[in-house]
Amino acid sequence: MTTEELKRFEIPGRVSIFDGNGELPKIEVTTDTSTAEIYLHGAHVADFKKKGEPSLLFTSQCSRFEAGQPIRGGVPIIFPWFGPREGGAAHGFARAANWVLQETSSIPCGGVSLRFRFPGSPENALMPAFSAYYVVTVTDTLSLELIITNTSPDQELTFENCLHTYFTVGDINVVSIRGLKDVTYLDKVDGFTQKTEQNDAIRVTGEVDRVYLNTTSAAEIHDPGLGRRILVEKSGSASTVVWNPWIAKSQQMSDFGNDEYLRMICVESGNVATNKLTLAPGKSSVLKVVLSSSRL
Ligand code: TA6
Repeated sequence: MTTEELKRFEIPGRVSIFDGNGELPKIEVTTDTSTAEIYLHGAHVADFKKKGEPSLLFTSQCSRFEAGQPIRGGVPIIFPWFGPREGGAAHGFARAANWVLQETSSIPCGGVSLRFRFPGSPENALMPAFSAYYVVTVTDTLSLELIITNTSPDQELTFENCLHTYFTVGDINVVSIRGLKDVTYLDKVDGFTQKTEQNDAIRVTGEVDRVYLNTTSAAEIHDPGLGRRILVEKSGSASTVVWNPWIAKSQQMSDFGNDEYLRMICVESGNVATNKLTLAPGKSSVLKVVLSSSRL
């Protein structure tokens, strides 16, 4: 749909739609307590901020905003696979697809809810039939729900999913991530070696790329730099991924600033690796994440 065709979803004072970066259609949401920006491209939440606070989400100043390329930051929707795939796009094809806006609505407490539908793409022709919907609810928190249904009459649907969220922090050198002590993880910077988290408070002193498995717990980002705590609550998720590219990886990414690693951390919620999901015909999975913040 063109930006003009999308105008019918606008809600005065709450939802406006216009050409954003790269002239991609962008939805701007204003609630009583917060604002958010969502691109139809990837149904990508690119920003969320509570009034009077720095953005909760991080989007790179060098991000691409173009067809076929993922936006670097915010909340990329990772589906139907996580990581690289021979002959396919890294992290699956959902995050670079043009999702269809189905509905926008004002909700009590001055919030806004938006619903998107995955349009289908050539890449999914080789998979069993499925539907994918995404519900974004903006209040003083940000709620994200990815609903996948196996619509095949007779085939199982196996997939990975993840909401690959980039968070803004004041200074990565004094940030800690909590809630993962004693959890088993795959350490991707050490040959995917399986380890167990020893720390209550995980600190970042180099590239961190860890897939924590079989954990349904909330994670917390303590950010003394910005004087805030970010809570990442989740349901329908058995995996949490923690990633900071640090110096060398930052320099290798053309859509990411060399020093931006200092001001971001990814804490991602989904079902990855051995936590991948298999749905019987007619069954659905709901991956839900609720992001909130409070003063430290
Ligand atoms: O979630 C961490 C990770 O899998 C890293 O290995 C790194 O590749 C990151 O995702 C970003 O991937 P992308 O395809 O968006 O560059």
